[in-house]
Amino acid sequence: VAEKIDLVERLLAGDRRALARLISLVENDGQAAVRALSALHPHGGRAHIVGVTGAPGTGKSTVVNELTKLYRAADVRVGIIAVDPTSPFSGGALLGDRIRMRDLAGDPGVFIRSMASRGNLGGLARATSDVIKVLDAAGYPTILVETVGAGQSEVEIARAAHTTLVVEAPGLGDDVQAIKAGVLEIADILVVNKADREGAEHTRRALQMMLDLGNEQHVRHHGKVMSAGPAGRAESAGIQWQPPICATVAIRGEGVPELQAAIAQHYHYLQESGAWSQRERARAAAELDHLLRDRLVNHLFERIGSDAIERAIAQIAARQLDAHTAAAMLLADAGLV
Ligand SMILES: Nc1nc2c(ncn2[C@@H]2O[C@H](COP(=O)(O)OP(=O)(O)OP(=O)(O)O)[C@@H](O)[C@H]2O)c(=O)[nH]1
Ligand SMILES: [Mg+2]
Repeated sequence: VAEKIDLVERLLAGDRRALARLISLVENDGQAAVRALSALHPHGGRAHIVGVTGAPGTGKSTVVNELTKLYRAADVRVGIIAVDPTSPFSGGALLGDRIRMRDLAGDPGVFIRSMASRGNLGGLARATSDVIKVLDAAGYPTILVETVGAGQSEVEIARAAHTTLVVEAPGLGDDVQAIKAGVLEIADILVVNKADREGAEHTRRALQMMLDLGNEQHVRHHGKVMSAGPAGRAESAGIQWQPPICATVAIRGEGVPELQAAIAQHYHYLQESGAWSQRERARAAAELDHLLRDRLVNHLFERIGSDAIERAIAQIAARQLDAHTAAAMLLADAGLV
């Protein structure tokens, strides 16, 4: 236990090895992770968490790489988490990421961590959010989270981000699939990467059309939509952020300064509209709700007792009792209703 506390102190003092150790610790879950996260909690809440998501091969890692170079040029430290929900191994694509990001390696102001699925998506989303908490407490002002995958995995992991970039590229034929997967709904900023390729303008126009369509519906249901910009008390006034579309040629760094500016603009929008604190509250509520439910269920199952449950299962299977009656009886016997 003393060693764990020591680790947290070393992390707060800027020790990189303590950071790596703590990240492994929280990834492995368990009681030690709970204690470490609780010691870190008062030190978090400052980082701007930026999710970068999109279909495989659209250029997410290249975008992350170029953004990181710009942050580093301004002396801003960057934490990078590359999440691959489709891979049970940390090989393949993740190794590719590491190679692509090698110009960042060796810079003590950059910390890169790859994470792959170890079974269920829920577990990966939790582990990702815990690793974010460690990097946040370690004082990284910007944390970039790259997620590959389609649909639900993107949405799950985007919940942890303040600002979500959805990266598209021309010629993938996924313009329509993007809406289906609800990916557009999570986008704060749309990136049309590979703008050097044919069809980039078509992709941009298709996205713009979908955004306009979404706005029309929004106006019908909720009133006025204002364009992005130095938003006043936008969110609380029922005014929404309008996702900009940024065209980039990430391999040449083109359009990336504009993208970085859009990210900063979204950050200011979140702060000034009150959306940032609303989100922190919503996240706290969801986390507490989840933990309470987990603990309550375990607690109540213990009160019912596994023996009683086993007996009921046998009776249901033998058609001596139906499941509804059994459930009611178990609760009554345990004094729970
Ligand atoms: N022509 C062109 N190619 C690009 C551009 N950006 C990235 N690429 C190339 O596209 C390929 C995929 O880029 P990545 O950055 O690995 O894409 P990714 O979305 O991270 O890929 P996964 O993590 O595997 O889903 C690489 O060969 C890049 O060099 C661009 O702006 N233009
Ligand atoms: Mg990648």
